[in-house]
Amino acid sequence: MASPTMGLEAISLWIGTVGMALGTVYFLAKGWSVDDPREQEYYIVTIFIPAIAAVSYFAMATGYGLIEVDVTGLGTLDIYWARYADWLFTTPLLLLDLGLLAGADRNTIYTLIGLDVFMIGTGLVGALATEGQLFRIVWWAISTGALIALLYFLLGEMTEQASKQPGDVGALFGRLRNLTALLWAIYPVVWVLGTESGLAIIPLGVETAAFMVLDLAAKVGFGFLLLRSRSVLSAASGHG
Ligand code: RET
Repeated sequence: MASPTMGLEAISLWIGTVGMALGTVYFLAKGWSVDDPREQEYYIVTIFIPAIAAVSYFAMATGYGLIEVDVTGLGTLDIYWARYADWLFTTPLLLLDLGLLAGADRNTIYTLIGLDVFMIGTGLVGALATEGQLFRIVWWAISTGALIALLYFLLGEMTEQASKQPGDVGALFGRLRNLTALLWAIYPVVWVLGTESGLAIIPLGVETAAFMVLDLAAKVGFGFLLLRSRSVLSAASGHG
């Protein structure tokens, strides 16, 4: 049965589990006393993000979230499918937070979330594809295309809508948007240089550690920056 090999891989998955759990508890404790419904909305969205990741990391750390995929020409790869289950739900929630903050209209939010689900879905197919390295990399390219389109709308349309928000809200949006654009762009690089593509320039332990650091920054770091600005959250109304 597949299970994480001891060492950097297992340690990273346990740090991820504990880090996400602590993030969840922290956001929950901080949100408990919030009674402005508009502000509560951010807490509801933001608490689920590390909560989903915590169970996904727990599944990976205990070996459930891992399968072996036999790929023609590459042999057997260890694939953490649980990552994709996590990302499928948490990345739309991160975009929803950004959309609420930007006061973005529904069409913009749906466009971004649609591209995002497409990106994670095609990334998962690439991770599970058995037909050979070339096919896996083609799926990676399709997924990366969706990411590029997503970033185009995030930096274009959504930013344009955010610029109509009051000053502090716009500034907070700008910080979180930059953090998101930067961190999200690193994921496909880790994937293609790592074991999933079969290139394995980055070994599985280092890859697991890299995804853990990225995930903690993109979820807990993001949530921390967002939720600490209480006054900004209540000023950011008028979405939808
Ligand atoms: C995959 C597959 C290969 C191509 C691309 C990918 C993008 C993944 C991204 C994930 C973001 C995850 C976050 C998690 C939460 O913390 C799926 C690796 C483009 C952008 C932000």
